[in-house]
Amino acid sequence: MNIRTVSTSPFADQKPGTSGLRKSTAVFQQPNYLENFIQSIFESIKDCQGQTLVLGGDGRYYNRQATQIVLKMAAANKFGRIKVGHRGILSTPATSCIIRKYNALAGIILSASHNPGGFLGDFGVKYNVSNGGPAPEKVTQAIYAYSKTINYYKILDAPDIDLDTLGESRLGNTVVEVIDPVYDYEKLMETLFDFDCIHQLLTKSGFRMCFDALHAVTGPYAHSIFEHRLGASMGTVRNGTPLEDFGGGHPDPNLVYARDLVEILYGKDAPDFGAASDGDGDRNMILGRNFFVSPSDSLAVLAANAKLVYGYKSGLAGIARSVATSTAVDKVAAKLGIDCYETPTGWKFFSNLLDAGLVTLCGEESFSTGSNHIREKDGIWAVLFWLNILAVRQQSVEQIVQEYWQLYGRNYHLRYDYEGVDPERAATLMNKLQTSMASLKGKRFGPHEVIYCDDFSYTDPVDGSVSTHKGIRIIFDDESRIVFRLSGTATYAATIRIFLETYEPKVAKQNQQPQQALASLLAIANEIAQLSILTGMEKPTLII
Ligand code: VG1
Ligand code: CO
Repeated sequence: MNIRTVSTSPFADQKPGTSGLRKSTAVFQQPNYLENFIQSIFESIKDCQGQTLVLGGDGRYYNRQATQIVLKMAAANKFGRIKVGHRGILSTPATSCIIRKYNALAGIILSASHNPGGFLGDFGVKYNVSNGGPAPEKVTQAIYAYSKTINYYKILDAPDIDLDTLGESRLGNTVVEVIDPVYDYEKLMETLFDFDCIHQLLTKSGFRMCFDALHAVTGPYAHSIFEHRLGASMGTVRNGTPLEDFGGGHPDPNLVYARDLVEILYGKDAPDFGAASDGDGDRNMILGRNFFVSPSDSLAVLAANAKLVYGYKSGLAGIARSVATSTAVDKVAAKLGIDCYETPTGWKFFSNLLDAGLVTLCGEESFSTGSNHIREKDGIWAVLFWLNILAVRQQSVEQIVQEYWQLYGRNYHLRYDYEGVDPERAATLMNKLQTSMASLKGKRFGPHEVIYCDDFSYTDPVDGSVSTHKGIRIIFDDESRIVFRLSGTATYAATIRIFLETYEPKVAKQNQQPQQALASLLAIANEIAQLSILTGMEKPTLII
């Protein structure tokens, strides 16, 4: 078979964001667009000869066609073996698991994650390195630099691979193995959780759960693990068939986009436990009957209960959370006598901490939790962790969280998004915040006084690399915090994210609505950043 070297010219916008390169599907379908980026990835690897590549996607529109292109390019770039998910399906956490298990050099996940899909939606490429984690900043910078000067890519002239049939075939000298996307991942989960105990909970105790895969990648994983392996009744998994347009939904598991699940958990005869995951399976939302667990609280509860779970019974080495995540878990870490690291947004910043054995659990406010079992956040894993805790403690989700608040206090936390902001206006807002920082320290806003304020910069404790401009942090004397940052996953205009947090140690005040508890901080954020004037928007587009 013939390797073709195709001449091409650069696109100026192939800079990976918080997690991979995301663009509208139409941008990705331009001639050479995907090919340029994939070749830039392979150039960053330099020597792919004989190595293993793991390849899959979340099933969104263009997944299958893009899979064929990447297969032929990987063969032309001399990979020895490609493990590709059946029907082009692999979740992000499963990809991380498979990279690690089979010592692959790299993984490519065709997904724009929590962004909507379809012809009018988004497409994306995530690139993971040999530890199974997202490419670190120095690698994404190298890919971007190459993409700006690229003048050719390599592709094999060959017929398409049959992705619907498991087993091995060849593309030139490269072995292509179509694999079951669930098998290795499920095996790994069995080593971490007490499946017998969860099986008992799901079959013998009257306990009912509901999992919404939102027609995205976790459907096959959830059917196999919850229903077939753990005995949950058929129908436990909703929307379990991956669809190219995610059934018209927005595959982001939060109270707004996973509305149907929320209605079930807050409705008549609600089940005991509800959960959902996102497009590529790395996020999770946890609900109890009539009860929502905020992602930051979820991380803290997992940490506080980790010793009840088989894979974590000997305790945690440390914990890491992103700067935008509430400081709830810091209190758990302090009580456990372990370190808690604050990192920039994006899972790639956890990789070194995990590799060095400094942390066991990590989390982000964006419905993201994970551990050292892989190098990605992991939606199904988080659900299993909760189920294991519920099975051991034999209490409701709400009881567990209420007890946790009583012990540690409650950190109310919300994110306000202003989406679709003109990028210049967004830049002006962030610049103005930068300049106003100097005058903020010591300033009093009603009951809150600013004690600290900075533009968050992170020095990786393992390799010393420095990442700057990762969010404006304003910290008050009563442990309240406001963080402002620009999203790195938006595919049009700019998204400004504002994170509000306040701490409530008094049990009697721990059951307020978060928006009510955070109202005074919102007013302060408005005053400091002149949000409506500078965005030109009366109110945020999303509050979660
Ligand atoms: C968002 C989240 C961040 C998450 C990232 C990737 O990034 O805030 O916590 O790691 O998405 O998630 P940003 O830059 O838009 O705030 V996923 O599930 O889309 O890979
Ligand atoms: Co995701």
